[in-house]
Amino acid sequence: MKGEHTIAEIFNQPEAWSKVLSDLAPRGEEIERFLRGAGAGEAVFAGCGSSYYLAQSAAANFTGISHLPSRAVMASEVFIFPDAIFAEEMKYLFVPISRSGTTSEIVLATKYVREKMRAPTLAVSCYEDSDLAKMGDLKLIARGAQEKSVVMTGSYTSMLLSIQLAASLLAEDEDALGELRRLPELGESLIEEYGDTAESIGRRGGISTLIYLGSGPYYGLANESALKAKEMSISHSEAYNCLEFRHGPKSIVDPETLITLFVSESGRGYEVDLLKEVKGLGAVTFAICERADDSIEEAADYLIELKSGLGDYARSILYLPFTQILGYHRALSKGLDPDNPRNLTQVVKL
Ligand code: F1P
Repeated sequence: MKGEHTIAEIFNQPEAWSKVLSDLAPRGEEIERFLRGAGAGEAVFAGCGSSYYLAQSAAANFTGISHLPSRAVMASEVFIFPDAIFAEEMKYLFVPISRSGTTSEIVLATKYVREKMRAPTLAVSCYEDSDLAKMGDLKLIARGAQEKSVVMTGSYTSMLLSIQLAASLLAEDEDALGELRRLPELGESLIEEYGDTAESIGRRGGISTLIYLGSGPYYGLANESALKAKEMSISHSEAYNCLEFRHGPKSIVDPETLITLFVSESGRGYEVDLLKEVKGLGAVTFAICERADDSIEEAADYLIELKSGLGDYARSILYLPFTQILGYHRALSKGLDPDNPRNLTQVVKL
């Protein structure tokens, strides 16, 4: 069956999230002590491809939850343009992210940071014995999210969850930790309830461009969703911060454009106005939101309402399974095999 590994890993995400929560539960004090002891003025998250987009989500979540200034960079920039990233006088916490833990750029970046800057390193991966993990002063390993597939799905959300947990520990925020503990059960029931909706959108004909819009913690998810559509279904896909879409990219909207909006609570008024506007331009619209109202229902051709009861940060990984399922079924509808995406390998070696 085409894509059997990918779809199994998409549906296995809630279980992988449970493993992250149970693995990290006894390590709370160790993680908090390490993060506090780093005494960093800024956390720099780094990755490649999906893991770079994960770094974007992670940085927004880390600042939003722990209030430590954070930034996402592409791993290759660290060793090619270090001066453009690091300032002499600043004390950094470096957080390299890599599903495999062996991608050349992330290993080179981490070696650079450890040798040239001696910055404390929190390594995030799915493999305990990987080159990257071995370089971490502390490591977060999402062992339940190891994947056979080339494209990353559950590894993205599971590693992001581990970083959200670390941020909540640094903030000593019991409410935030309590929110994260609800995710596996919520994920299970939401995928059950709305998986078919995502599938039907993926299988819809007459779509040639896929646009994903997200702000704050949702911007990295929008980029990752566009990459999934590109990798699995070989589609023209792009991602933008919500309101940035009006500043030029909006020109590409036509009736063959599918626009997916990650609705946040923080920006929902602006975001739903934008959705109404692009629907007026002829786009097919898909909204994933915490709670619907008349304006969202009017603007969205397709709607997923999470009703999680969680805040904008804790809730964010609940959106991703649906754009993964969408990309997966779009690939199948084009006769492609998501387990074997064209031109790609599971790990990039320079
Ligand atoms: C990241 C990555 C993915 C890409 C493909 C190849 O690898 O480049 O972003 O989609 O799966 O691997 P890693 O450093 O996270 O292992």
